[in-house]
Amino acid sequence: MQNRRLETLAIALTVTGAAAALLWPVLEEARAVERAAAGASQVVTLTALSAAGAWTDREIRAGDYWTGGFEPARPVFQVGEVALVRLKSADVHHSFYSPELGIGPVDVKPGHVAEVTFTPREPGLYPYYCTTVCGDPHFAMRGVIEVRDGDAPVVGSGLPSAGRYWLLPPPAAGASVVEQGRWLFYSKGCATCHGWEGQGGVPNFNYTDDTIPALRKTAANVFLRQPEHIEAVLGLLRQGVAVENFEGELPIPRFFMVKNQFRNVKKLIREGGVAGKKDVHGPEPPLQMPAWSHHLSDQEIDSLLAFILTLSLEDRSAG
Ligand code: HEC
Ligand SMILES: [Cu+2]
Repeated sequence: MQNRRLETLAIALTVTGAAAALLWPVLEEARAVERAAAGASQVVTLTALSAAGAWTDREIRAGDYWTGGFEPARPVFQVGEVALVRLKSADVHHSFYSPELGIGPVDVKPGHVAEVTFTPREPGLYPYYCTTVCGDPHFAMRGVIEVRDGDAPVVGSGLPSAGRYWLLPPPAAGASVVEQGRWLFYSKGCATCHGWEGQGGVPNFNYTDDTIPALRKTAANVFLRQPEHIEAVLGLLRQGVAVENFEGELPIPRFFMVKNQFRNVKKLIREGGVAGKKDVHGPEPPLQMPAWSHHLSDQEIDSLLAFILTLSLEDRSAG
């Protein structure tokens, strides 16, 4: 009898405990928002999701993580009012950076909330980024903060959309080196910075060149200016030959210079590059050429270069 009662009590306690444990984070979150909002008239919570490649302003519930279809948030703030952004991560370490608003990079770690306050001065669209490479969808972790003066919305997207580039299915087995390179160019996210046609032009705040370089000029940068010279080098790449180590002859004047430049451009892709600052006292440009050595094999880098060389061939045939 005594035992039975104790058992019931134990069950009752367990059930209440479980309910409290479930409810606690929800209540705690509501309180945290209230506390944080004390000095700010506008509050947004953004959660970083590595798998979806987005900062979302939606709350993530269990099970949503893979299926939620999260899109990058577009928070709206008013000019002249204190704004508070609360930053969370649903998975790994991210960094939040919006150089034009003077925010960050802020470390955003799972289990912690990072808070930033700022007062927007000018209406407009201000891009934000993740600056810690956090997985394949990393390069989609961009969006804009919209700053309004009054009710009128600011029109425009402010940033080219990255889409879900990492889901692009690979080419069929036996695809050409160029096809392989094309797939890598899109599925690894190169296009999110260098443009969907390799045309460059993606804005990069406080960068010496203002926008990311076009890869249509890469052929010329490795001293391949004639279509037949480009074709000759493509011929090597199609056979899986590393151009910079090729000892034979090609009908290309000063081929040794081409080989040198090829070595340099491969080194840049492997090790990454620093996007120089236009104003040395200004913020770091948000988009930097990443180091790919841990993500791409040498052979994959050669395929990418084969694809990149074909971009300048297309340019020529177009006019
Ligand atoms: C986050 C943005 C970003 C991504 C993603 C990116 N790049 Fe870059 N890339 C840059 C920037 C910025 C530069 C210029 C660096 C500099 O100024 O030296 C650059 C430079 C280059 C150059 C040299 C261009 C030239 O002719 O001078 C090549 C080639 C290149 N990237 C290839 C790639 C490839 C291939 C990928 C994908 C595997 C890739 N990039 C992904 C930002 C990016
Ligand atoms: Cu990230």
